Amino acid sequence: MSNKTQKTALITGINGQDGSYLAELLLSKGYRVAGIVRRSSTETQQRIEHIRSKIEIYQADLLDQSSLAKVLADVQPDEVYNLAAMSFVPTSWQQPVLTAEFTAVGVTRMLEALRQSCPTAKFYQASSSEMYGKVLEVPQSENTPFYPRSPYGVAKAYGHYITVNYRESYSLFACSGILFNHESPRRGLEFVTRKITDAVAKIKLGLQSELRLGNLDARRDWGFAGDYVRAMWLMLQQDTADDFVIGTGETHTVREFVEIAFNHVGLDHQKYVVVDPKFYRPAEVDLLLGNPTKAMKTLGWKPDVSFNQLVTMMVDADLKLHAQTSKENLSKVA
Ligand code: G4F
Repeated sequence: MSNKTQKTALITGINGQDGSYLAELLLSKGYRVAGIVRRSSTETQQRIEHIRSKIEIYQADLLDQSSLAKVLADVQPDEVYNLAAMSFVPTSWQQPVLTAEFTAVGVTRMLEALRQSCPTAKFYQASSSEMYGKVLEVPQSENTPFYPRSPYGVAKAYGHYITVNYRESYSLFACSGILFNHESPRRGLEFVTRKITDAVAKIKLGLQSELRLGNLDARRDWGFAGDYVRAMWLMLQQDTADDFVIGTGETHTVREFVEIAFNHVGLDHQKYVVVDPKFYRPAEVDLLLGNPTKAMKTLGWKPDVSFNQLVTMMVDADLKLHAQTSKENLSKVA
């Protein structure tokens, strides 16, 4: 039960990387935290297991308007963070319509539900640097035009504009955070950073022999997810709703990520990395570099974790994870 001074936050996608870090942050600030998850026969809630007793979980679906309206009416949140989406870019070419349903129209469903059930709640939309795609300016700021290069990027651009439109049409407190790539030990294994650190750990422990990757020349502005959820929260603490770019202001190639990760465990990446055209995309985003000046000035936000720290943190976490798993497997055999 909430008391009068305690704020309530509702997070869609609470069992994702960002949702789990945001839930931890909000709990540490004394919030009542509720989260929306989709019903699934296989879904695990691994990332929120450690805080499961402290949060409320509701089943609803971005595809189902009435389920969202019901949860918003029941929870009566002060802040809503819409983090749920189909977020893996390659899948968006395989399932373009479903991607649009979740990642684009799903945002309208959330905004409509909020407008009807709790119009004074503050709303955060997870926009993405993928909207810049084939970039029209370097670095990318809030004023850089979008040129998305995937059905995912197109869907995120829709979600971004509908958030701006609901702010302007209905005076909702609706903000959009244009987040550049943000990673952590909780990142899904399909994304390139975690795929690399997972493989480096397994290769080091003798559990894997090679790492197959696609385009090593792609450049990304990679930061730490824990730093980025702080920016989400800060956006909703302002007096005026606005949109902000969140990035580090540094860009690195996939190759650099690979080199640092292998060097960290004393291995030569050239002996293990195989370039496989299977992982190339129909249209690539070659270069992303954020300009977070506005967020730094207005929100007082800055990233705390450097690129090197991020890579080594992820490698160390995967080494620990796989060393533990192999130990458990060995003890089962013995
Ligand atoms: O790690 P990625 O799959 O992330 P991507 O496509 O940049 O998208 C991520 O960041 C966005 C923010 O800009 C989010 F909106 C989105 O939801 C997601 O979190 O790929 C990064 C780069 C790409 O250029 C890709 O071509 O790595 C390159 N890459 C090279 N080999 C690979 C691989 N990517 C993956 N996933 N797997 C590879 O083997």
